Amino acid sequence: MSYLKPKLHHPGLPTNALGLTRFDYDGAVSTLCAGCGHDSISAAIIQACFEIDLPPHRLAKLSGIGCSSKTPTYFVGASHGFNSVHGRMPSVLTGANLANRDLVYLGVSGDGDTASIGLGQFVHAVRRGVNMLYIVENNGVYGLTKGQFSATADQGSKSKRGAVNTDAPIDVVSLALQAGASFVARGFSGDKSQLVPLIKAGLKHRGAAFIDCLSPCVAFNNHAGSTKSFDYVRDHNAALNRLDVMPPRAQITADYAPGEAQDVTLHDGSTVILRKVGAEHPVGDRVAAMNYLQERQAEGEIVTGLIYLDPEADDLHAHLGTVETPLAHLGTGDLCPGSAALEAINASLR
Ligand SMILES: Cc1ncc(C[n+]2csc(CCOP(=O)(O)OP(=O)(O)O)c2C)c(N)n1
Ligand code: SF4
Ligand SMILES: [Mg+2]
Repeated sequence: MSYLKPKLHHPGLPTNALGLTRFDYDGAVSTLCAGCGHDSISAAIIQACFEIDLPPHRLAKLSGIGCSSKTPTYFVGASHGFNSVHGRMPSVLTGANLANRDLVYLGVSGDGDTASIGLGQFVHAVRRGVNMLYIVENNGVYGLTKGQFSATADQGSKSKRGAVNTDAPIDVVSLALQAGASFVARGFSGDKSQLVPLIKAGLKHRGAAFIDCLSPCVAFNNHAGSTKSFDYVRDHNAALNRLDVMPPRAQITADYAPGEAQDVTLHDGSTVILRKVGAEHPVGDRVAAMNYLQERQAEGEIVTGLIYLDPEADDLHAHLGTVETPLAHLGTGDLCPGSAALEAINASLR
C-alpha cells in the first residue's frame, strides 16, 4: 500500500478565492478501517476549509488519543497540528489559543477522549469560551482499544458480542449547552450536506463552538442492537434545520417563503441561513434547546442540525482583556516591564 497521494490533478479543477483546489486541503492517506465514519468527517472538514477560503497555514488542529484523534493527519496537511495526550486536547488548545489568537483552532476528539478521561477538560474549555470549533467524533465505543462501551453508549444498547450496556449515557450536546457553549450542533458522518455547513459556521463562530458528530465504528459498533450504527442513526435522525453559510458581503439570492428561513449574521459579517426542516425550535434560546433535546430524546429521536447559536458571544480573550497582538508576536520590550516597575511591584507586596 502506498502512503503517498498523487500530486497531479486536472488543470480544470475548481479553485477557491485563494486559487487553491480541494486537493490543497488534503492530508496523508488514512489508515483507519475502510468505511469508518471518521474518514467522512475528515472529508467534510476538507470541503468546509476549502469553501470558506481558509489559508491552510492559519489552521491549528489539535487532538487527544483514539482513532478519531488520529484523523487530523488525514486533512489539511499544510496546517499546524498537535496530537496531545488522551483527554488533554482542550487544555493544550486553550494554551495555544492564548499564545496566538490569530489562528483558527479546531479540536478533534472522540467520545472516549471527551466523555471519559477528558470530561473535566472538555467542560472547562467550553465554559471559558475558548475560541475554537470542538468536534467529537462519536461512535459510542473506544474504537482504538477494540470496542469497549464509551460513556456516550446508550443504556440497553448491545456490544458486537451481545453484552448489554447498563450505564446511563452522557449526552455531550446537553453538557455543552449546560457548560455555556455559544454554538452547539449535532451532525452525522453519513449526512455530508448537513455536516459541511455546520463545520463552516462552527469555524467562523467566535467563542466555544461544539459539534457532536455521530460517526459509526464499522469494526465494533455497526450491528443490530447498537444505537450508533449507520442504520440506527438514519432511522432515528430528527433533522432540525439545514444551513447555508454565505461569506461577508455576498448577495443572498436564495428565495425562501416567509417563516422558512432565518438569517443570522456572525461576527465576521458572514451570514448563516437556517432553513427549517424539522419542528419549530428557536436556535437563540438555550433553555428551549435543552428542553427540546430532552423531549426528542425521550421519544427515541436523535436531533441533528444547529441546536443553539449566540452570534454575539465573546471569547476567552475578551473575558481576560488580553492584548490584540498574539502573545507569540510580542517582543521582550513588550513583555518585560523593566526593573524599576518590578521593584515597585515587589515593594507593594512586602
Ligand atoms: C492515559 C491513557 N489512558 C488510556 C489510554 C488507552 N486508550 C487509547 S484510545 C482510548 C479510547 C479511544 O476512544 P475514543 O476517544 O472514543 O476514540 P475512537 O477510537 O473511538 O475514535 C483509550 C482508552 C491511553 N492511550 N492513554
Ligand atoms: S476501529 Fe472503528 S473507529 Fe477505529 S478506525 Fe476502525 S471503524 Fe474507525
Ligand atoms: Mg469512540
